[in-house]
Amino acid sequence: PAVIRRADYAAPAFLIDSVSLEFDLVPERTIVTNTMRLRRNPDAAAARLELMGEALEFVSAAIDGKTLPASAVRAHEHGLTIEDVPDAFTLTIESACNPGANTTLSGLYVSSGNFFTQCEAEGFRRITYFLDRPDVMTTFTVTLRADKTAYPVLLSNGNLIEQGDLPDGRHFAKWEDPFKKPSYLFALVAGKLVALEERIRTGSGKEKLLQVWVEPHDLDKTRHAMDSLINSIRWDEERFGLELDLDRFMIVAVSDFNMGAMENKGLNIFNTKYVLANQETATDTDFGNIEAVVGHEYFHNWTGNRVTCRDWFQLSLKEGLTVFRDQEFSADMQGGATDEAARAVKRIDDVRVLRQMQFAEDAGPMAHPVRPESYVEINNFYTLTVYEKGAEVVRMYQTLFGRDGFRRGMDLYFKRHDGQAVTCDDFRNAMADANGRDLAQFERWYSQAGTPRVSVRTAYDAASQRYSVTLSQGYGEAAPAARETQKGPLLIPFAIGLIDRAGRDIPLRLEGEAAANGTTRVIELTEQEQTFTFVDVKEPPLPSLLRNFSAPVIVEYDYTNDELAFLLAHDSDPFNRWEAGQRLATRELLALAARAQAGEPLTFDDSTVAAFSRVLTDETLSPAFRELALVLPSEAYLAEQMAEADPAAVHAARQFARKRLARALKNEWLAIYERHATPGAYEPTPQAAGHRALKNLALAYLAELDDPADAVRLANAQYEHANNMTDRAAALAVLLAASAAAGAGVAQGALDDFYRRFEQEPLVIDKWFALQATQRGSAGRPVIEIVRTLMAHPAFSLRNPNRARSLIFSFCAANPAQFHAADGSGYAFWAEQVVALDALNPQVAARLTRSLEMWRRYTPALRERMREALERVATQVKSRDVREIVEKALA
Ligand code: B3K
Ligand code: ZN
Repeated sequence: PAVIRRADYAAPAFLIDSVSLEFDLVPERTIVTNTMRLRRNPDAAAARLELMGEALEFVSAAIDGKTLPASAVRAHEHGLTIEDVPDAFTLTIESACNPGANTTLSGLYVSSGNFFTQCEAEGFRRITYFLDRPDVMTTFTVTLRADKTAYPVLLSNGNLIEQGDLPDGRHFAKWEDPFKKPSYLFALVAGKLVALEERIRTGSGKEKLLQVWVEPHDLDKTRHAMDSLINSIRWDEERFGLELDLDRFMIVAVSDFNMGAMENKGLNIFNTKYVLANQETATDTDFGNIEAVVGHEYFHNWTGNRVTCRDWFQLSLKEGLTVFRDQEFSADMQGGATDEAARAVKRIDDVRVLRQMQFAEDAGPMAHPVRPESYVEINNFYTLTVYEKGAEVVRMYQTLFGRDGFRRGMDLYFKRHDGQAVTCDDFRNAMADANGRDLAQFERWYSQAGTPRVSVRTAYDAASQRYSVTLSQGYGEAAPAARETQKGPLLIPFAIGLIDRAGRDIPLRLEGEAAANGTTRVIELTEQEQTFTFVDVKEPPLPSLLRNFSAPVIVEYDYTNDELAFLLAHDSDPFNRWEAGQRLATRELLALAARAQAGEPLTFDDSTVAAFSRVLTDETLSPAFRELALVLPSEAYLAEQMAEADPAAVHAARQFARKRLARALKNEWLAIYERHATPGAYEPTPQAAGHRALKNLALAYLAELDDPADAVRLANAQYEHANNMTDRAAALAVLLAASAAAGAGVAQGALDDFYRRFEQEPLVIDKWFALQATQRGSAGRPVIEIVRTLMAHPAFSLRNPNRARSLIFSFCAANPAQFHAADGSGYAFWAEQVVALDALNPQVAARLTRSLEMWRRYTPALRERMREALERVATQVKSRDVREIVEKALA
């Protein structure tokens, strides 16, 4: 397959000064008339004009009004070639496409009878012939024509400048986007939709129209998205001085969508999952995700749209930065700018995802730097590395320069680059120049793949009251794909605190400083190894390392169990308090897994139970924090820590520990369940959500008891009386878990009721499928059988990505113990589904393919079966998307 390399970047041969698009929207055959003002780029050696095009039917082309003869223009698989064009000219192209048959959900397609587009990264070329690359920015005028009854609403980017009726029951709308943009930010929507509307005034006093467009029956689920949008607009003004630049900002929800949402200029298109919510249908997690995604897409208006990427290798320029911005937004919404304990809840969630998923990606065959060097299919590089690690890289600037310094860097970035398509280097240079720092070494965060390891040695000298901390960095045994990129030490901002015997922070004075200054210091590790010495340290301290996870690294330090329990009880840094508990649990669980593998009896240390018990009952801690602290590390994370991953052993170990904690703390769980019940009206606040989370965790632990009768009774009552989806879904999950011990009948009534109650709510039916796909299963009935039965359910469809994800991905990626069954039945199922999806929707197929990419990390028997499945898939799949993943995995 053709490999695209960053090193081969060349400026475009032509530029487009303006484009006008006319659409005659018909599902089976939409005609697009595209008129462009083109001119040769003085910076580039221009030969003939090559326009990108895919799955298009070429009709005609004219230059300056004169139709080109067939000999002058060649339509081919990748686009259109026109020889001998003038230096500046108007090109008009007519082409046709078939949105009704477009199952890829890239380009123009039909969903529930309405038209939608998705252009990032390279979908615009499936709509019309174009210079479909992000460094070609132009102004768009768009005219939409369609049947008025079937498509009463016609939307595109920017401002509505004209609309009216046409003969034969048709009508039109004309939109103009005043801002130059690349083609990937184009969008149109046409259909039967209704909107929730608000008018607000932005900081400068201008009035703006905000709309959330949905199908009519979903209008009662739009309030939260609208509130999230208003909060996002306010937040970007306050934190970054960035104002909404259009008179109108629209969000449209669509139920067939490949990912979460898309930041098209002024016309964001969203997966319904990230728009629709009310207390009956959406969980607290859904509410939080909607706020985050609405924020994310809105923040792209400046970081992505006003300043965009020069080429797709720079994707993290907009994605890493915008994820960082949405993380900060959510943290501020949780706890304001200063409540560190509340902010930590969001930080813990984000770090959990990073460590569980991005660290794994960085250790496997798809490992790549935040700014990749090459790709086969760009859609495969919308990864956790580009997004989540990219966000950590951006966060490190703020950790180094503080909020004010970071803001100075942002201001300079916009001053220099507004309206341009730029690179990650441009962002780094703005941060460096605004803060008077040389950040040349920091470039390695963009060019080196793999997760850095920082190992820590400490020494205390009582006589001189000096405490030295030696940090050394390296990559350990990195995957080959990462190893090739690694050139030298990174600049690692390493936040550290020292704790005395009473659990208090020690004021910190580094050698050479006149006085102590603060209790958390960010020391900068720039060499392979460096020693930092603290003076005036009156007693041997306990170090609190990498506070608030100040860099995306693995810290190696040999704490004793007692020290971890002490940190869990006392660290003033809430993130590290949680971290200490996780380290303690991870250590115990890995030891248990090793015993399970060896067939030895399992035991669990009393002092570890006691440490967790203290956190659980510590009323000074928020319920949300206690819930996070009491959730054991996931099976996926634990398997990743083993030399050879053994999902069955990990599952046995984790279940043993859960049962042990359930038994030992039974009375505490029962008491917590009572105390944190939230009777009365439902409140969607973070505080109320924390109570629900802790209460439902208690219920889940109670379901682990050998006799889960209490849990079953409480869960049934909770299911029946719930006035919100968080509690109802949690109760159903507990009944499913209890059925492992108490028999499938325990959950059946609730399961059936849930389906009947929410039959008309696709997003809730997704939950119904997902809960069943991720259940534990009992010896009598492996979950794969349940999943195969559900595939035949009338409500199941492979064509709807949300539905495919709810059943197939949930099983293949979120139920490791069942998916990795020793008989290879999970892998056979995976192979079938990858092949089936490949023919319909390559982007979704490629995501599913990735659940087997780590095959080399597993025990020999599993490894062999996974290789067989991968090889089977390799011979059958056609798309470039899936081939790239399979070939890299097998290489
Ligand atoms: N920029 C889009 C992602 C496009 C994915 C294309 N395969 C959503 C986002 O990150 O905001
Ligand atoms: Zn994004």
